[in-house]
Amino acid sequence: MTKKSNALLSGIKAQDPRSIARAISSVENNDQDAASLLSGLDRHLIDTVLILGITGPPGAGKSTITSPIISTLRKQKKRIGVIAIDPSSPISGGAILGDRIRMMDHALDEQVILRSMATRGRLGGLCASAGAAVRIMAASGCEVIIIETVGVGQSEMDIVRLADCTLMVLAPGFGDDIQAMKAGLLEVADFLVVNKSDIAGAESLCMEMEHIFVQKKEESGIQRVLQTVATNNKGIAELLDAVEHYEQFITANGIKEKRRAKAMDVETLDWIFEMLRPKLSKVIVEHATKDDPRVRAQELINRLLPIA
Ligand SMILES: Nc1nc2c(ncn2[C@@H]2O[C@H](COP(=O)(O)OP(=O)(O)OP(=O)(O)O)[C@@H](O)[C@H]2O)c(=O)[nH]1
Ligand SMILES: [Mg+2]
Repeated sequence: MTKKSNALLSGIKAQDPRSIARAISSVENNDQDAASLLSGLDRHLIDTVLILGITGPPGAGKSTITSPIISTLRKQKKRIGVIAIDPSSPISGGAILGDRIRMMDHALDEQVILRSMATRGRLGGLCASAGAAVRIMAASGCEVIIIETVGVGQSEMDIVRLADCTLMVLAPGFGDDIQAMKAGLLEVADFLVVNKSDIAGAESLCMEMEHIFVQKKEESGIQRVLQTVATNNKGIAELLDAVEHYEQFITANGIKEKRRAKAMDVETLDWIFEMLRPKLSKVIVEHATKDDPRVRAQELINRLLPIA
């Protein structure tokens, strides 16, 4: 156990926002304290946490809806963590979206931990960082942890595999985006949230989505296509009510446990890539050949992983 990780662990337990932020930075950079920090985390709280994914096409209202969702959960006295995956900000900053959220209603609330993570300029490692951040937030007593990510691109889609329950936020006027995501919708979404239902086209989008989701509704008996107006709080209480029932359903059926196990596999794989990359770069140089790169890669894998 390093001295720094020890101090951070006490800070996390004491819900000190600076310690939480520094701990997440430590795992994001995978620095020398990351391993002892993560292995020293109190893990008993994570089982009862709800990890809620919020995804959907750009502009559908994900960030807007996150705010009333937080407010409603805060009224239930829950401590909340938010991880906003930000595809647009540069790796050093990563704060554009975070600032946008912070400027909203929850900036001064110590029971809301906000963190943004940039995707641009990084080679993988996003699942690893986000998964570790979830455990840090849980160890600091967060009861609901929201992961907001734009629903396009593989790395963004992988992220929602960390969630217990995923809301796909859609809105009228996103026809092309929705067509492109149709297969993904069924795979990753537990709820389809037709946001902006104050504008034309919401009803027909809802009907279309209900048609796609007919089977999912039958599984649990819970309404899975819901309408909201994120800008004026409409439909948020009903949405969270449905999510709560759904969480009870997936917990009782062992689905949540299975999803967690899968999420651990996804995250472990991401850590393996993260940790192997620098080592492999060295190995490649040391085992230089004039083979075709595809052949050379296979040869190196056979040598390094004879079991595979
Ligand atoms: N009319 C209406 N506008 C909304 C509603 N929800 C969000 N908006 C507006 O839609 C725009 C986009 O909302 P965001 O919350 O930034 O969307 P986002 O999905 O987070 O977008 P990205 O972060 O870019 O992926 C903003 O101008 C919001 O004010 C709604 O229910 N009704
Ligand atoms: Mg957003």
